[in-house]
Amino acid sequence: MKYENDPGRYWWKEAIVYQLYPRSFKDSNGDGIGDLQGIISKLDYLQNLGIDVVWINPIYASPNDDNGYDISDYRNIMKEFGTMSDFNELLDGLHKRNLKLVMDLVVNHTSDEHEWFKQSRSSRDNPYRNYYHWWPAEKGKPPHRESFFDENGRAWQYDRKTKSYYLHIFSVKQPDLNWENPKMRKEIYEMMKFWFDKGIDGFRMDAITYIAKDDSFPAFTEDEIRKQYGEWSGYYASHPWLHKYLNEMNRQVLSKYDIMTVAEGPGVSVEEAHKIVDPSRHELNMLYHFEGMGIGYVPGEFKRVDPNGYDLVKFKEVYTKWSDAFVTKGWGTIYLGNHDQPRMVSRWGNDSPEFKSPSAKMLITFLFTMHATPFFYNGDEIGMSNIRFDKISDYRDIESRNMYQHIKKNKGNVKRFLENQKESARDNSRTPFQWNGSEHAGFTCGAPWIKVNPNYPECNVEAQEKDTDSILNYFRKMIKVRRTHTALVYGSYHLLDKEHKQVYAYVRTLGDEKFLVVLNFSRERVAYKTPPNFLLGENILINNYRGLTKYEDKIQLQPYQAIVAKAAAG
Ligand code: TEU
Ligand code: CA
Repeated sequence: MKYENDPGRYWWKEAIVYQLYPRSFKDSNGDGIGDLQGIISKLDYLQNLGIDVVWINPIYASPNDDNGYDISDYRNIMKEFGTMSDFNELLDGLHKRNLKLVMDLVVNHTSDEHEWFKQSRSSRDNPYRNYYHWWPAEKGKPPHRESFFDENGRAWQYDRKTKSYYLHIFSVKQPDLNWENPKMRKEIYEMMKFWFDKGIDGFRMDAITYIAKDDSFPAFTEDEIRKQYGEWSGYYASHPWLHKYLNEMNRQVLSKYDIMTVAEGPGVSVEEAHKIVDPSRHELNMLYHFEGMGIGYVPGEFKRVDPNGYDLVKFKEVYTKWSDAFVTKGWGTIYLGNHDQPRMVSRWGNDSPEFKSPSAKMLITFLFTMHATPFFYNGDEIGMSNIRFDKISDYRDIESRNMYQHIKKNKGNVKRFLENQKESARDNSRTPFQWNGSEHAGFTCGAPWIKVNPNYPECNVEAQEKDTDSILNYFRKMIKVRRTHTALVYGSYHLLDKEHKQVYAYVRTLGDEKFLVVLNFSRERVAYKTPPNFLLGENILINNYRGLTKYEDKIQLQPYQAIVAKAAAG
């Protein structure tokens, strides 16, 4: 729906998105795995949060090699999660509460147990052969392609039956679909219509920038890859044909519904993002970039978070660049964590008992006051933090498990790998949602599929509901503030003091409405000089501490203090 009197306004620009990881949200039948009836039992909780959109990770039939990102049937629900009638009930329950549902669209690959792939691998002349990428062995070994989740890092897997290799950028059980085949594309579009006709409100498109490939598979040297694209993953992604496909998808499917679409955009530059989201190009609404997520890692080592922390100046530069990118055309998103990232408060704030609450609130303030659609990951609203497993056997994620094997095989340092994983592993964000202080945090009455974070007796919804000062209640307060002030959604963004190493401050302006946001990203007290037209006093809308110390023309910020103030009139 457009707002008739303002063509630039769309519901998905004003929406607050809450990402829900179904496997870990709420188990209804005691098998230790979250499910749709579990979510249904928590619909009132979702409504009371004040969010608008639920993005749910894949719930389609899947053998779960990669927690549902390996789909064996796009038109059915995963057994562990329930049935299609549970799904209908869920969608209905959300809509009744004025909440929208965005599903995950995983079409770069399927499961190797998908019927299409079973057919495809059965013979070279099977009608489904060209649904996937095959390389006949008589042509020799295919040029190297890197795989994310392969123990050997190789994306080509030899398949004896037809003496050919198939391509899998992700795990060996996630063969890549061949988007160069128009018949295959048509089937995907039909499947998308199936879900839109059920009434879903949009798709988050998984690894969508990987779909278009140069199917001659030219050989690259490592050097060429670096020169051409800056990073190795680039050579899979964003082949120019991508836009042909997204445009076709838009014409044939998306344009027919009032929905929201968001691309997952690993390695995507601002220029490339514009090609995907500029309205005149008729592709997708939004994209989420990875540049922010890449900050503060030690180069050359697999996911090692710099123990000295990250550089706030760099952080501000990246988020400012992506905010400025969509001033006149397109629209952005903002997030600080999801199911592929460690917990937001552990990664960007400080999860020590002393600072967890103020830093979680500060990060929430940041997300709600930027010029983009904010995405929260379930658990952010109560400050869930990294579990930091000691042993590889505690991990469930294929990425961690296979990388461990890979490092072990290559006689690498597995101990160091495990240390690094404590700060960066995806499973940190996949532990069960913490509902209350009872056993297994109220997630299940059985044995949870992955360990519960032992901090659940203090960190849970029930405890935070009662505490007016809790992260949860702060989250709700921030939602109200964003809703009441359109300037926080559409207003211009102006960064202050870009070289400041501890404080991230900016002004948002729309018409005569002006807001100052001051965020202390450090664990220290910091004296900060605010601009003259912001005499901080009664005009403070948000403060994650009880008071604010002022002297002369400065404010004395407490560790991780966050302030949102409205400019005095005039
Ligand atoms: O992730 C795709 C992706 O680009 C990966 O690089 C991602 O960054 C990786 O998980 C980092 O460790 C998507 C999904 O979000 C992810 O959960 C899936 O595993 C992946 O696609 C395969 O479908
Ligand atoms: Ca269950």
